[in-house]
Amino acid sequence: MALLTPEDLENIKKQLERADTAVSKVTRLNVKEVCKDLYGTSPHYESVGIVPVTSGNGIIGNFSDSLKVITDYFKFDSFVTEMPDVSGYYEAVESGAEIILMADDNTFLAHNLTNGKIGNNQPCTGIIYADIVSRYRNADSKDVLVLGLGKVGFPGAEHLVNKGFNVYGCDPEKSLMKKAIFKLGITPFDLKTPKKFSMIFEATPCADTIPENVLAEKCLVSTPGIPCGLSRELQEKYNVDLLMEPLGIGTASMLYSVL
Ligand code: NAI
Ligand code: 2YC
Ligand code: MG
Repeated sequence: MALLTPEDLENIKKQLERADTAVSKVTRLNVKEVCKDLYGTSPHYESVGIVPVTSGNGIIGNFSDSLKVITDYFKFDSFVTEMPDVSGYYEAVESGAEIILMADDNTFLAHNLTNGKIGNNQPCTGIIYADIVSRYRNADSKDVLVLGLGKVGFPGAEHLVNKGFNVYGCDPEKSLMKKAIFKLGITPFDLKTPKKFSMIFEATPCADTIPENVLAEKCLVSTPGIPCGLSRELQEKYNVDLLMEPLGIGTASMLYSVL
């Protein structure tokens, strides 16, 4: 499980504002509008209890505070509990939280106590980054390249297939490739193939996964992957539109999905 570091989350408000501006530039919608269109919901200052969790690798510096910044940005009424874990959960409910937000090393959830809906950050992140890439205003076809078919990538690829896009996928994990071919009907793609894409969705924990030969003249790389799969050199050389942000956009998707 690739865990965030406190450095990933530094100045999260600035990172989120920049990413939101980038989304508006490449899709004509901001993140709130994309979420509303995806889930048909809008927040009305619902109370969100953010509960730090000490299990496994323990509390990540900046994580809870970043969630406070993110929930404020998306117009929720949120608070971080004083206590962690079970005591923190109890404190959140006692303090009137409608939605619980908490993460251990494997699962980051949003649970709406008023309607019972529960959201998982991994599929919700894949779905929103895939949805954003599919709205690219300079797309030259319906072809989308997906790199990484794991807990984030596979739900994103599924969303693109359901929206009627031609998904070309690659993942070194053979079992995941097979699953994506047989369950989603995606086309397996060899990165050495001389085919260019204007839409690329990358959900891997590796740097430099996107080679030069797949970049179309106008291209959007939409990637939750940490570190970034597109090198700075290629981004600048081809003036690639890049959307990446470490936590906020995926969290917004998860919260809107449980309203
Ligand atoms: P995962 O381990 O379930 O899936 C990653 C997949 O990428 C694996 O199947 C692996 O075989 C594949 N992969 C590795 N190198 C590759 C390459 N060169 N080309 C194609 N595929 C390759 O991980 P998960 O949970 O899907 O997370 C993916 C990334 O997204 C991680 O870096 C994680 O930290 C990040 N993440 C970011 C969030 C955000 O809001 N920005 C939220 C959740 C996760
Ligand atoms: O501070 C805390 O409460 C920690 N228990 C939080 C652990 C989060 C671990 N998960 C991650 O770092 C990644 C993020 C990209 C979002 C989903 N998983
Ligand atoms: Mg994000």
